[in-house]
Amino acid sequence: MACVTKLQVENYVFPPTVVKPPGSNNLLFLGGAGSRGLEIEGKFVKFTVIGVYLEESAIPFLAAKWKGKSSEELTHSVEFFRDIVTGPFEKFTRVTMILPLTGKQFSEKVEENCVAYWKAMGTYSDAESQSIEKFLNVFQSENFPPGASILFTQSPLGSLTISFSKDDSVPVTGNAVIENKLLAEAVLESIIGKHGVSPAAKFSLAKRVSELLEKSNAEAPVCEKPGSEESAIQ
Ligand code: HCC
Repeated sequence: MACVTKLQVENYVFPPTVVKPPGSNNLLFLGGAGSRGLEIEGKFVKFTVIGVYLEESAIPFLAAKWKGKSSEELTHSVEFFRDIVTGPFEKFTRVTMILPLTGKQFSEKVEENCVAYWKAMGTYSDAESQSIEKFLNVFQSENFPPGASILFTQSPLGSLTISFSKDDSVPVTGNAVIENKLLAEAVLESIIGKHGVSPAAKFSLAKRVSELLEKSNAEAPVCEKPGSEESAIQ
């Protein structure tokens, strides 16, 4: 396993790895994390903190094209994030509430972003429209107080497993599975893609992944000291 540290964003800690998230049998490492806010009456209000985990095989896959690029170059590359979103490895995303949100508020924002992405790509068909209806249904009667999390597992074959957690724990099984590859991709794209809602998570991913790519295939990988910790850019 690549040597990775945990990240703290606001008051929330993202552990360096997650073992077997719902819908997966794998170990995933923390690619990056950051907050997501909205401009409200001239003030930037932070609503959620988001961590993105990647399956180990993401590193050799991404190395082919992106090894040697600086974190600055990766931060500004739409194609780099597209490769993370569409690459043939598992992704796991934890969205933790700073402020309370209803399932309806959250899922309608995600819907808006996913539909905009599909329309821009010219890939919005009946199957996607049905998948987003299912998505909205899963959230319909949920409420997320501060500290609660929404968890997404995206399989490379194209299923999206959705789970909910009231605290730091990761449940063993998901609340719902939606089989639609473009939906699984669009949810992650809406966070870290071209118009992603968390520039901070993008920055964090670019920085950490560029470092991991640099170390990949090195003879003696350099590990961080146990207990050492970075703080993500908010
Ligand atoms: C995603 C994943 C997470 C978010 C998103 C898209 C998110 C939403 C926060 O937008 C939010 C804030 C205020 C609202 C509604 C939602 O973190 O009124 O794919």
